[in-house]
Amino acid sequence: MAKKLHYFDVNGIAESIRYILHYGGQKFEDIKYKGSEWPIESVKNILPYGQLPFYEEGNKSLNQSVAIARYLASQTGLLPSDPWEQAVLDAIVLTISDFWNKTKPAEYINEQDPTKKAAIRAHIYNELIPYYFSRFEKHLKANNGHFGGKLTWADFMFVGTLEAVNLIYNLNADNGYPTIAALLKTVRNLPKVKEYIANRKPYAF
Ligand SMILES: N[C@@H](CCC(=O)N[C@@H](CS)C(=O)NCC(=O)O)C(=O)O
Repeated sequence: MAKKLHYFDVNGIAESIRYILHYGGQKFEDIKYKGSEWPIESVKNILPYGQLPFYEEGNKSLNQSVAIARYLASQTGLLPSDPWEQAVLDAIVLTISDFWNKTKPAEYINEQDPTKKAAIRAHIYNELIPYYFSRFEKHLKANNGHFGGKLTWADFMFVGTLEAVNLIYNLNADNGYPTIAALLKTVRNLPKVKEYIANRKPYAF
């Protein structure tokens, strides 16, 4: 069945989905829209809530990055079968989403005033990252370097988010968090993910 992922020509909240698809060796059409051309009315009109990412599989479709990633993880051996283990991972993925939403990427990218821009970045660097990353680090350390004790979709969700934050805010948020840095390396070095990264063009915001 034909698979299509629609998102912008950046990593953002869809890169974890791309990584999961590549990791699973799934053939898909990676449709990327230019932010500068958005909104594209013909695309907006097919999106149930007007936003990307949007995933199509045959005649079925799904919005919401977390729902898309979770579904694809279930097809790729990245979602445990035990309901409790699934719930623990859902909790961590929702916490990663909380962190991402608090970094306010769209507000930062659109902010033109350099003082206000610096203030948003300082808040992320000095408060949000230490708060969340010290806890993520502790969780990973206690679970064999993974959020669920072994490789799962939560690791992919975290790595995609970390890379987007590093790129948008020009940071190395993993600095000083060795278990997080090791997880980043592990996911980036997975067969097929590594190949995809080596062949993709650099993202810019
Ligand atoms: N919670 C949604 C958020 C979707 C979202 O904010 N998408 C943004 C890009 S990251 C978008 O489509 N922006 C363009 C618009 O709203 O017109 C998800 O995780 O999929």
